[in-house]
Amino acid sequence: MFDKNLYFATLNTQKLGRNFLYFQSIDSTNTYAIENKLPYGSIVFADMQIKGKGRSNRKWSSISDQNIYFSCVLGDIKPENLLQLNIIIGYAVCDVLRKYADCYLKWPNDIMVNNKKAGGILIETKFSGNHLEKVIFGIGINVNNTHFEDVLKDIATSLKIVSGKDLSREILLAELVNELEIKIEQLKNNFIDLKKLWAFYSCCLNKEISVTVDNKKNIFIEKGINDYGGLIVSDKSGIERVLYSGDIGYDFCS
Ligand code: BT5
Repeated sequence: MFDKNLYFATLNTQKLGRNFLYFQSIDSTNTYAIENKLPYGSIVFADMQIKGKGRSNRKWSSISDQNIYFSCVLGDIKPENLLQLNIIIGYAVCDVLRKYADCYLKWPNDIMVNNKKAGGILIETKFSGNHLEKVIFGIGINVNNTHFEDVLKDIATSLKIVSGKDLSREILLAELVNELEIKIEQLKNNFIDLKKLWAFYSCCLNKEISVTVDNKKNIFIEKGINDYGGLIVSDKSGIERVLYSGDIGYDFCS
């Protein structure tokens, strides 16, 4: 059972996470946050997701009572800043998880520990006509589980697996929300140099990466990100290009 009092005792935000909706079980916290009218900064948290989502209708595997699954409602992000938002959320998550494990990012949304996936970020939007009405982001983090379903066994990890310790989900969640509020404000006020910071967070910088675009695999060298959060890569002949598509994922870096 999630202890809301412990969560609020650790929370020191102005707005983010103050309106806190808790569910023992839910389809997906992202789906709830996008479909319901909730004030800015609301957090929807669940002990278990029945239909946890990744990008492009992929599944986010959930285990009861051991991990973190939450979504946060934002309202005032410009569409052209969504990829930057994704990156800054990754920076915030990494900063907090580094208290417990050696955490890095794999562009655009994977939270990596020991080269395995320990968490993921999913941003979703709701438009009315051309107007971006609502932005929400969801974060899933494997905290205390030590077993995964077969398909994830070799590619996923948890904080408990790497640290050997059970962590308080309540304290960790509040620490995440605290850091997210700081970084999102910095992004809005242009106080953060996303591009420069990438070197501090990427697990694949200057390494060979395999990127799938439109079902075709390409081998590139990761060079960094640009100011908009796009991934700069170079091919074998040194020609650089920038990848933006939300449906690009690395298969590996070596
Ligand atoms: C993501 O998608 O990594 C975004 C995950 C976001 C999950 C949060 S939980 C709270 C909120 N509510 C939701 O419904 N979703 C958000 P993507 O990059 O598409 O990665 C999906 C892939 O990660 C899957 O195809 C699996 O290979 C792998 N995967 C699934 N569950 C995993 C897990 N628990 N740990 C590590 N890898 C996992």
